[in-house]
Amino acid sequence: MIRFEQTFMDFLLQHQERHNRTYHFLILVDGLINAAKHIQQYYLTGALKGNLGFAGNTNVQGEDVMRMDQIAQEVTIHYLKASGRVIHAISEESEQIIPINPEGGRYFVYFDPLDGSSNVAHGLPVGFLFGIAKRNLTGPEDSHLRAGREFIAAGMFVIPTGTFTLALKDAGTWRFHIDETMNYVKPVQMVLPEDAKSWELSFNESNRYTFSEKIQAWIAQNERKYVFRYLGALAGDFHRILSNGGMFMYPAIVNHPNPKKNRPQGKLRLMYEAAVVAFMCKEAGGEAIDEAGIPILDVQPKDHHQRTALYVGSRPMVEDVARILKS
Ligand code: AFP
Repeated sequence: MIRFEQTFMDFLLQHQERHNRTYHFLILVDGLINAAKHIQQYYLTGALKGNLGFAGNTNVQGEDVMRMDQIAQEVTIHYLKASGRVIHAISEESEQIIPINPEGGRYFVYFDPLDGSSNVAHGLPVGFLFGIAKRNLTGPEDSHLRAGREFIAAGMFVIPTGTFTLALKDAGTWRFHIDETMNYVKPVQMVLPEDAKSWELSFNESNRYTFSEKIQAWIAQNERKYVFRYLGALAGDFHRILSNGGMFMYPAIVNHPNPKKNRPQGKLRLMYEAAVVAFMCKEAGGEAIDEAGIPILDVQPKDHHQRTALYVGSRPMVEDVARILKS
């Protein structure tokens, strides 16, 4: 007997109808799913087709652009345009704000279509992260610089594993898996486990002695309590935290032996990395803060490529770190 699961589209349609919502959001998310599936296919054949190397130029962050970054960006912009629902988009791959449909669009989209570039050459998991905010339909024209608190949804695809996680404002965080027909199916609500037995700690251990003294001391006190895991692609690392609990962190770099390499402002991007996972984490019962111990969702971006430190995961663990950071 074949077992048929509920499809993502059926799940979302029911959600929209239950809340008397329009179908515009559904059309946008359908576009994002098409983009992710398309990118996934390029990624799967990337090694064969020579698409897992560098493209020969640098991006807004001064990093070498990979061929897959370009493909993922082009594919995503295509589907955002085709949806007709997006005002502006902000992408890791573009210095400027990308106008999509300034007159007719309803949503702002913040995305990183291929996050975790150190995994690309190996064909290992990368992420497609996105956050969505809605145009102020009644008041004066509003800004695209929205804090995570104002997102209406945020999600991530872990490519090429075929998993998709979507958080809907005040309606939980849901995980889906791709089936034989390339449809995302079987909604499972993700709630961070309370039992600390399964909790994991995820950070780049090679940066450990560059963190603040407070964070180094916290690690020394706590590291033996948890299993340690690090993939180097936020979507994959956060995927594990959502399932097992614990905390992912990318603290500020303030004690680098080469002071030029310090990153007191953090490494991760606020709008399309940190706020995205913070939103998903909150809807799953967790918390996320920056280096000042402030909830990531409350941080008002001043720049669309703003960076931040990030501590995200099970609430008791993140609150413990917040206490230390604020002491
Ligand atoms: P890249 O896409 O530039 O590799 O960055 C990935 C990322 O923003 C995030 O996905 C990872 O969690 C983190 O950076 C990994 O950074 P390190 O390589 O410094 O550990």
